[in-house]
Amino acid sequence: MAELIAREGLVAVVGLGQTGLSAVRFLRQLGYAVSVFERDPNAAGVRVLRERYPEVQLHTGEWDVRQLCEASQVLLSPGVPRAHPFIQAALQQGVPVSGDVSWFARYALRPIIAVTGSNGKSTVVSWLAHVLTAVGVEAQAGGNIGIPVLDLLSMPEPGVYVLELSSFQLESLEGMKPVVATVLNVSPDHMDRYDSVAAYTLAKQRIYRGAQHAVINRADPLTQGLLAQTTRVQSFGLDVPDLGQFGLEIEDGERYLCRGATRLCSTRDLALKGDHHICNALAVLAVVEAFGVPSEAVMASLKTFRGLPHRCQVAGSINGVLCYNDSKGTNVGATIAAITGLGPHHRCQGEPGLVLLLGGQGKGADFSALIPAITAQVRAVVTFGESSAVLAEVLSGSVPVTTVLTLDDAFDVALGVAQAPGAVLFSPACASFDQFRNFEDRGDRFMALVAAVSA
Ligand code: UMA
Ligand code: ADP
Repeated sequence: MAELIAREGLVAVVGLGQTGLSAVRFLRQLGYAVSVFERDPNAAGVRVLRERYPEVQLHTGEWDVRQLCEASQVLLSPGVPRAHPFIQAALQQGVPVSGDVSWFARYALRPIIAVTGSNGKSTVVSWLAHVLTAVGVEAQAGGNIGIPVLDLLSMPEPGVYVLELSSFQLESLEGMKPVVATVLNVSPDHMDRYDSVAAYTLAKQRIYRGAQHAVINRADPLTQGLLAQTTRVQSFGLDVPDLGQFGLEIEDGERYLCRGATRLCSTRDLALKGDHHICNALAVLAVVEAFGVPSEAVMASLKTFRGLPHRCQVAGSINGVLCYNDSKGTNVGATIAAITGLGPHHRCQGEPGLVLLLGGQGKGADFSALIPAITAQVRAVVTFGESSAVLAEVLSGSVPVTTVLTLDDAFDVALGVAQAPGAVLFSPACASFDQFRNFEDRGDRFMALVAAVSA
């Protein structure tokens, strides 16, 4: 890549997490001069930067706008809002600000499938990679799923990139021309960053810019947005589909995944259970077809996909009580999907049987949206962490609630309340950063708690 471009001024990388580090690596390889702005002098990336890129100027603590504006462009990490006064000042000075995905799109030589949505992104991205690879199209997943997109450019070139994109990444995206783009669903999340659900939705809908095919969710108008006339539209949903669209047909109580009037398989044949996963499966089929692979070719591998850890994962069984780790349930919509998907399988003599563990960083969410699902399927709630009191206040009129400090305490309380064939569902509806490194760390803790008791 070094010959592709000579030095084109200075690029300021803002935020030195995974994205920032991958950006420094990428830009230095291309021969750019780089400066880095990171608020935390002890961030993990700082040590790596000092060791590997001593020539890169690092600014920590309070940032100085004049130093930022010495750069000819800014590469912004997704966790730093564009509304940050420092970034706004740069924009006002005419310094262009873009994200890592814009740079990726400029240099990627293979087609891109782009996936966003409030929930189901990682599942659909991994499911797509699974089915495409099975038909011989080598698919490389990346993006918000945990592999910074710029790192993909130093890996062997795949047949197709399958990118998970968050609203944060989409805010700063220009110039991507995906072969297929999809917004899976929209429900409120990150309300501490956006002024309104409308602003969050508009960020998500940016994924369709320049797309050849858009895959939309028929049941969710927010997934549709303004599409260019040249964009071909494919849809999925749990209703009976029109010709060429993906949906469900019911006969004698059995539900079938369909493309138009053609039945593809029974929902029972899918390894993943729950209506949200049926929706995800239909989205996968629609995307794969829009990419040019007929659905019939991927049916065998579609059925065998077993899902990802920390998403409604069975953690173990204690005296007949199943314990589910849904640590990736980091917003209200995801937790509703987990409750409504699992609740019907764990009723105790017709009564709600789930004991639900909720808590963490609330991100400004409206937790009252949980009440209908909780009333229908949950027998008790235990709240912990930063949002413990807020959750208890909102929910205590609807269900018995116990408030504790930590996940460990919450699990102890839950075990005392749960009864077979009921279940303990850890689907916190909150981010993990108040007490854990990330959702994996939190999920691993829950798995360890279950293992310690079931051993
Ligand atoms: N920072 C500042 N100033 C600020 C804010 C942050 O200096 O105002 C610094 C922090 O101190 C930290 C760095 O910026 O050192 C963190 O950057 P970042 O938050 O952009 O995080 P990365 O490590 O680059 O990880 C990001 C995504 N994180 C976020 O969008 C918050 C990861 O998604 C993603 O996997 C990774 O890029 C690779 O693409 C995680 C996530 O939580 C899983 N995503 C959110 C979600 O899924 O809900 C959107
Ligand atoms: P994301 O990457 O968007 O966070 P994941 O695939 O990691 O999504 O799933 C996170 C959680 O969201 C899951 O544990 C599940 O409870 C829920 N979920 C998955 N798919 C859907 C869907 N299509 N609709 C609603 N909730 C979903």
